[in-house]
Amino acid sequence: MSNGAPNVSRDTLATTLEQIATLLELQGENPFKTRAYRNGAETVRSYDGDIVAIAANNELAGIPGIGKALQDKLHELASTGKLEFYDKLRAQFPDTIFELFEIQGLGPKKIKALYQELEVGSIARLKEVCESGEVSQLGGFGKKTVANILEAIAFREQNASSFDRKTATHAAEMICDFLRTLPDAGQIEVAGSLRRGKETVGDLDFLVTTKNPQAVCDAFAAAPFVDRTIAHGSTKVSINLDNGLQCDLRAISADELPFALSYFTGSKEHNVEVRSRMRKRGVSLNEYGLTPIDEANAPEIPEIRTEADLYKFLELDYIPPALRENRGEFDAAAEGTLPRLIELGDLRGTFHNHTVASDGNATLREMAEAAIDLGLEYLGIADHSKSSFQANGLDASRLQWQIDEIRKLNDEFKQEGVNFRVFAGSEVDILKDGSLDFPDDVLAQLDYVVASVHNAFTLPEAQQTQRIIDAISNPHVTMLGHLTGRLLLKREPYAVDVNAVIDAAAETKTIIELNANPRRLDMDWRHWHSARDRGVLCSINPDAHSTKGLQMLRFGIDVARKGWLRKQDVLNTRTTREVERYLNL
Ligand code: DGT
Ligand code: CA
Ligand code: CA
Ligand code: ZN
Repeated sequence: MSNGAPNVSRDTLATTLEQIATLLELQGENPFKTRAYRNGAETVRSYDGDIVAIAANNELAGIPGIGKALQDKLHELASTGKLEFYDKLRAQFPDTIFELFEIQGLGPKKIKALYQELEVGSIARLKEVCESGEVSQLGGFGKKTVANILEAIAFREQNASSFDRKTATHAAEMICDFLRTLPDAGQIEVAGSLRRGKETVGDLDFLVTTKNPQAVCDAFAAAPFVDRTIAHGSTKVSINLDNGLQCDLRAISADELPFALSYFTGSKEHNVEVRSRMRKRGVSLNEYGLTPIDEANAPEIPEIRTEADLYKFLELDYIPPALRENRGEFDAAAEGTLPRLIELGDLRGTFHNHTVASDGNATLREMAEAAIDLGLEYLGIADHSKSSFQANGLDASRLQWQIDEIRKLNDEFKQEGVNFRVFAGSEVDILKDGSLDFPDDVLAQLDYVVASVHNAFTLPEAQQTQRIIDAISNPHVTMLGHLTGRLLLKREPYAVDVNAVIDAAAETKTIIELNANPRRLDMDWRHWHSARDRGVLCSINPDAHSTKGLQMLRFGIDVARKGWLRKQDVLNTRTTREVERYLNL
């Protein structure tokens, strides 16, 4: 990097554009302009090249999706570290204004009214005006809306100290990169809920083996990513990142690693059972080692070098972290029936992806090429259907056009000698009454169909369940998208009898999606073991709205493993030929 170059990251560029879009929306700027900033942000995020350097050198011209106005702003920001336009815009609003967008049910229009009429610029203030009833002076804030807002605030407060898997994973990778640069650091491990593949994470737990724990602790506490130090000892440090994520680090000796790794990986429930089984063998286990309970009657303790040695001592097969929840893994490990869990490399393709035809930001070809770059053999496109008008859903004629485009692209691949197939699908809305957004003759044109609920979230449970069961009973429906509609840390699942839906899926031979978007991870892992055993097939789908979105597949795999899924339980581990046969193509 050249002298005095500001330290601006790709994320800063993208986030700044997103925030500009949001603030312009609050000012009532026209939607084309705000969309240009949003699309620009997505382009910056997914651009395949050093976009920061390109922006700094003012060489953005020609990159699709970044017009002149954005080029200038990105150049200013990347080359100077500041953007006057943004600073001026920010100065007109409180810093807390962005919180309001995290509340389910509040869009720019409502937020604008709240801000202008009642000076609501933070969640704290929003709660005040909802509780006092002041908010009812504004149009569009009826009793039900206010109750929903208060519920959303309460939900957010409950989840205040949780982070989604993507945020946590990226932070952990950044920190591991840093730890690897420390001369005193030996082996570096991430433990805790992240290692277990949990869908959300409270804090990160790092273990570092070292001969010099104090040096490791001091270096960690002084790291550039530390926003606040919570505790700083000679073997243990806790810090906060600037997004509030807490990171605990323990510096240990190499001998302690298997014990510490086992202990700090958890879960608590799993550990309780491990320790109880250890006691039955006359030993006590803690994070540092194994010790005989009764010195006089000490059992023979083998050398423990790995976690597998600990399980072996208990006459158990090695239990992978994903399964350590005390939900049946001990019995399976004792019987030798633990599943061989699916891995990222098992995936050969994926379904449920969007393009610019609906609300995605990459073209059909761009999506296909990104999938090829990921090493996939096929890609299913499933843009929204017409009832999802807010997502620019396709009507029957645009769908027919897209099917033709896909056939053409497949021909082109064939001519180019590229062994890759795009499957033509649709993410067809399940309407309120359980019927589908396209008639059967339209659905019959498609290679496959994903059916999803995108509205009427508040139906009573029985009605919501029946609606979904009716939809998947249509023989054209290949799979059910994001079963519960939850948005982790933001929106509760709608009321639905998941078990009844699983039974219906088994009955109608409908695949259930495991949506890999880190905000969804839906159907929840807690249901997969049993769904699998009831004969339900899974499809791990990124629900990608950009080329980068395809990379979310890894989070789907983490959660699939947590759900005891094996390669054979997942459609998109199959070859193109096998998928074609499954889809009767
Ligand atoms: P999180 O951070 O809330 O997402 O979940 P974990 O599982 O990472 O929990 P955390 O960070 O509090 O502790 C890491 C692991 O350390 C946990 O999974 C099990 C172990 N552990 C911590 N405290 C206790 C405890 O009081 N009893 C037992 N048995 N294990 C504990
Ligand atoms: Ca943790
Ligand atoms: Ca912790
Ligand atoms: Zn959807």
